[in-house]
Amino acid sequence: MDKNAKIYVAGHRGLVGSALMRRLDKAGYRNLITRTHKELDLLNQAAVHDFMRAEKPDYIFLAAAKVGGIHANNELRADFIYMNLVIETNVVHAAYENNVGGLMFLGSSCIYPRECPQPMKEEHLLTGPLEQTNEPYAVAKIAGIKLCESFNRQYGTKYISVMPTNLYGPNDNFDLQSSHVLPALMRKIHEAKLNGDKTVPIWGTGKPMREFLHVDDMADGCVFLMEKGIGDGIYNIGVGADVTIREAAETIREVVGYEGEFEFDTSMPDGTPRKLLDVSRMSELGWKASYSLKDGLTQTYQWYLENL
Ligand code: GFB
Repeated sequence: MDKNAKIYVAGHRGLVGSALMRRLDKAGYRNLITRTHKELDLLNQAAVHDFMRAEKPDYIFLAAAKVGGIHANNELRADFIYMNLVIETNVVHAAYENNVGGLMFLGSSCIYPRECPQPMKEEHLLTGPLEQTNEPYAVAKIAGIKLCESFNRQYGTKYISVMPTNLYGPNDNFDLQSSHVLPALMRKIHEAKLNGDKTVPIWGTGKPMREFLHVDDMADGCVFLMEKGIGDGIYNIGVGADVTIREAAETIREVVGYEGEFEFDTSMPDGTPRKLLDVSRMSELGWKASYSLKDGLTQTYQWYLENL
């Protein structure tokens, strides 16, 4: 990507989008274009086509999506499938109609089957039933992968799909109903410390395993791939190691400096038992994540204290 290339970051205020803005700025890309939700509703097909025709970006990072944790996915099933399908179809089709040189579609590790062999490889896609709690979201993201793959095959476009593992970091969503586990636990443990609460509620059994990637590592991996000019295929982006939810909570307890205990609320779902990504495609290209979970959580908690 030329440093003066016009790069549209869709979803620039979100967890991944804002990390991409930081990473692209640091790499000296000066011609970044963004639109807030108010300025451009990505659910409005005509508005997306008008925008794309007017701006004609050279590259697009499609980081805009309807996202959330296990509870939000399980409750807002129609919103998750509808909004993500419409956003991706609008942006990918408008990109094609306006000869956009390269597009990166952001998916999720939840696209793989619930009982997928671990670690999960890109070729395991569509080889088994999905986890029920986030099936609508996963189907929408799988459709996005197939959109990019199909436009590449029929029209010769260069659209690449990346599948991040569970992400966390600055600008995350800390709302206790709609967030993912790490920001939720960070907030709950922080508030328990301030209030002097003896225990913190954790959803599920604490036994599921999750792989956690700091969002700055994610953004670095995305820019790394786009700079290599890779314009097709699926790439898992992760750290290649996982922990139990209990271990993640214990790490956050250490980072926050909380002395209390955890109580497990098994009325809440565990979700997928494990979803460790096989990251060999990225490591073969020479990329690996840099943050350890402890360091990543420490950096995120610092941001949390300074901003929330
Ligand atoms: O991060 P999370 O919401 O999403 O939940 P998934 C991970 C695990 O943490 C589940 C447990 O077993 C939760 O039960 N957990 C414990 C909590 N306490 C909490 C809490 O206070 N809040 C939350 N949110 N979880 C998502 C998918 O699955 O992964 C999305 O639903 C997306 O579509 C995302 O793919 C990356 O990892 O289970």
